Amino acid sequence: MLIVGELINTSRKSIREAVENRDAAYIRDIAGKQVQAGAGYIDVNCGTLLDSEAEVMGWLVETVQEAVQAPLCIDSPDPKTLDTGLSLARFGQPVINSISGEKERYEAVLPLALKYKAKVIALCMDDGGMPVTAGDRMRVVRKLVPDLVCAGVPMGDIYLDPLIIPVGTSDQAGSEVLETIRRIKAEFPEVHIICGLSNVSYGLPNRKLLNQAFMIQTMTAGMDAYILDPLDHTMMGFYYASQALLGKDEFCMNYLSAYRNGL
Ligand code: THG
Repeated sequence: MLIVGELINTSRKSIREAVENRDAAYIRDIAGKQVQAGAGYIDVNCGTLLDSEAEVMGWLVETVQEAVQAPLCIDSPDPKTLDTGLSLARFGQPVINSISGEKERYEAVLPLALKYKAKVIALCMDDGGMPVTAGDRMRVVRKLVPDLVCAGVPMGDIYLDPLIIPVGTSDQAGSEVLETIRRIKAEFPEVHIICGLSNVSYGLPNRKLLNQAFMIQTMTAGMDAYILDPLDHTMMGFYYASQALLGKDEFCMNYLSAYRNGL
């Protein structure tokens, strides 16, 4: 199970300001807190800074690595930004966030996955646009997974992202994702499944409650990686509890040690 801390993202006001002021201490602090709280990977996203994205990515990656030795999840649609981030990532196997079935993006990002032997987050999307149903997603998965494996990406390094649509705009959005997870597990049991949780609650009140419920549901269906806010203690509590209850935590060791460490 893989937990990616999402907080270093310039779409968040505090991070945008820290980047503008090149406030390395703030970035280091957020990186350290996320690892302390249980994140195994740190997502780095500066996609809002279109004109300076690659340069800022370089600065962020170096700054984060002054604070933590965690592997990084380099989050950008731009191949140049991905390359810059990956070239500087020093600890463990990095994650590319993301590739997709869109032709241009696939062709530009695949060489980076091979060059850096990275794990790859693969969005269940192609040039046909955002998927709606489980069937839309599986049509992409059935091409994308064999293509990546044929190109030399190990099956176990692939993390499919079904793409979460707000349940407030489409009431079947959650159930279509749950169905997608079950179908992926049945057809490609070795492939991993990841998502960013916060989209599901967009536009609705008490978002954390929906995000937490969706984590438990998706984990039960077979999802095994999350991009989330590890400083949400209730979320992390549900994470450890769900793992233990699903038989994915031998002797409840992780649950117990999280409890002992005050998490
Ligand atoms: N899949 C993949 N990558 C992703 C996402 C995904 N990367 C980006 C995103 N989604 C996950 N990361 C974040 C980071 C921060 C926030 C949400 C998702 C966040 N949002 C505030 C909120 O939702 O209220 C708003 C910003 C603010 O704080 O000002 O914090 O799905 N592969």
